[in-house]
Amino acid sequence: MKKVSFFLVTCLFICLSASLAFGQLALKAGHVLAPDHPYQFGLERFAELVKERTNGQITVDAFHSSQLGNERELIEALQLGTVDITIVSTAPLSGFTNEFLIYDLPFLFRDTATARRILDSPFGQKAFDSISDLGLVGLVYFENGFRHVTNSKLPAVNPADVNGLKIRTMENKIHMASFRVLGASPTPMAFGELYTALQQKTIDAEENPVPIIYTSKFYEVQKYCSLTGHFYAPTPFLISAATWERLTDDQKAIMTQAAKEARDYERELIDQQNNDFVAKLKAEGMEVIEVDKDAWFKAMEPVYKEFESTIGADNIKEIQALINAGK
Ligand code: EAX
Repeated sequence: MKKVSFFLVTCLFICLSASLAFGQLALKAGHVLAPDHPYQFGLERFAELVKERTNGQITVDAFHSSQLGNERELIEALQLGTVDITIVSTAPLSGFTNEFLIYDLPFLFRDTATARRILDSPFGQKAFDSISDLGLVGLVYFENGFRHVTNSKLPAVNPADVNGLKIRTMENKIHMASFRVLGASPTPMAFGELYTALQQKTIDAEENPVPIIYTSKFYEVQKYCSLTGHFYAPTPFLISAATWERLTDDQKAIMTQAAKEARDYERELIDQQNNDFVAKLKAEGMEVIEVDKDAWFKAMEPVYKEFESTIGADNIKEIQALINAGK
């Protein structure tokens, strides 16, 4: 028996030293959404491409459902280098920098094509250029998408219908202000705590895109879904600067190209789920309500003035000009 275990230990040691000798990297990627959400499939596609193009030198394991922490903790873990990659909504990044806040303005984008065009342009790159001193490297923008209000109390058609509702928001001051101005009571909360809070009715409402409402089974604890589309949530694909610096230039180029291809794939899946999952929500008993988006925008519009100095009036003018240029 002793001979066998000595043999196994020796083999293990040889494999380990060989992998270190050849600079093999086993990277960890974390996110908070369900295993059947496009976040997971997009990261798995990224991992396949990177492993294939580095001949197995770099592997990436994607951990879903907040296994490696909530979004704020994941960003902190990248800064520490204890997690290598994360994909998060821009909203929680407001706890680290104001550079992404502009994307959290209500009804900034009105359609997906415009959002993607601007995020993939030099304007979208600006925010990535600003985070190197935070220990973060941004490669591309995956997509979370247009967010809708769900609640357990009433079919909310007009903005005034959310007056008095306790609504969970992401940890983001613009999101909170946008619902406060409607008379709702915003409660910032990590995504991992949300289902239980809805189930225990400590909150009445939340807001998320259709793919999340379905894949996180919010239809089990929310009766009404109002298709407000009030925020478009981009999803920066972030790598720890400590990890990035360990890569060769060739590996950085492979990772960047793989992230672009995985982004396009993830966005395709988001489009599919946005198209297919409204019917599934209805089949699960949710009442899905169409609303007058302009009325919701008018009601939330005061937050533009409130945050103009924080975001920069010129920045807002610049992105609105880019949006209108594409019309
Ligand atoms: O980024 O917290 C949320 O509602 C986000 O949609 C989620 O974390 C995905």
